[in-house]
Amino acid sequence: MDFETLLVQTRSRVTTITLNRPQVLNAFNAQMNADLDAALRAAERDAETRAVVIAGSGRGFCAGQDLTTRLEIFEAGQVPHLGDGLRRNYHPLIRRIRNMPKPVVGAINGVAAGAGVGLVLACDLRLVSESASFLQAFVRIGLVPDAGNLYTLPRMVGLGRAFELMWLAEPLSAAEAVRLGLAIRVVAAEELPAVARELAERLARGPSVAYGLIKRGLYHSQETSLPAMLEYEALLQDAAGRSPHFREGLAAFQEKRAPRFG
Ligand code: T3D
Repeated sequence: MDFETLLVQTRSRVTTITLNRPQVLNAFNAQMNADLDAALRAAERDAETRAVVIAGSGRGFCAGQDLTTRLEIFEAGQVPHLGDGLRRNYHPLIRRIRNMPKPVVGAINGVAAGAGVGLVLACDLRLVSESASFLQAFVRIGLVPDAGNLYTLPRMVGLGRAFELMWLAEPLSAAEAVRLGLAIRVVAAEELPAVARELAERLARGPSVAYGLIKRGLYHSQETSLPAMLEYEALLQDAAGRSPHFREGLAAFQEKRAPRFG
């Protein structure tokens, strides 16, 4: 599948989707929103794909919404309806990443700003290069965080840091992102693609059913009580126990060999 704004490659059961509008630090236009949604949908449906990497080309990861033509709305005497654009362009993307029962790894090569941070935080795991930074740029142009940022960021860093990052709109460095638990590791820029692929391939070799169920469980846990979560765990474990991976895991344990999760 070819895309105007993305590079997509599937190899060793990993689909790598690279945002490819480097001249604007991979800012989102409507075409890139649509392309990314289609690429994610294809990766979700592709039985060959067991893990997904989202990366950026050039020196940025994603500068959020492309602002190039935004002033024209006012110049034409129109009133902006930004909520409609969010519903149409961003909400499907964020929901798709969160609901996909496959690991999604963000390989953050440079600056992520605005909705670009929303995309980053929707991923399940993040690796950052030394030159990566996260910028809640919204208030710089008088807007509020969107693309899931108001949901994901406070859950990951707590309310205090979320206020600081969103109100002061100063860039968060790669090292600080790791310290706050927003990313798992800082990697040298030139090594990021290989390290991200290695991580994704490791996940792709693992028990895919359990990974998908863990993803569902962890996101569900953000919305529920301990008693309800205990019951939810039991349901997830029922499903995991019925997957062929459980039987293979037990057999491998008994035979003292590494499991082959197929
Ligand atoms: O509008 C709606 O639909 C509502 C939805 C909103 C969602 C959002 O994401 S709102 C937030 C939008 N994003 C931003 O406000 C970030 C804007 N960009 C920046 O603040 C800076 O570019 C960065 C801090 C991200 C990086 O700075 P720096 O100095 O490393 O790079 P630069 O020189 O500013 O940018 C390089 C080029 O990319 C430059 O073009 P040029 O001069 O080389 O031709 C710049 O204009 C372009 N660029 C960067 N971000 C955007 C962009 N072009 C269009 N839209 C962008 N968002």
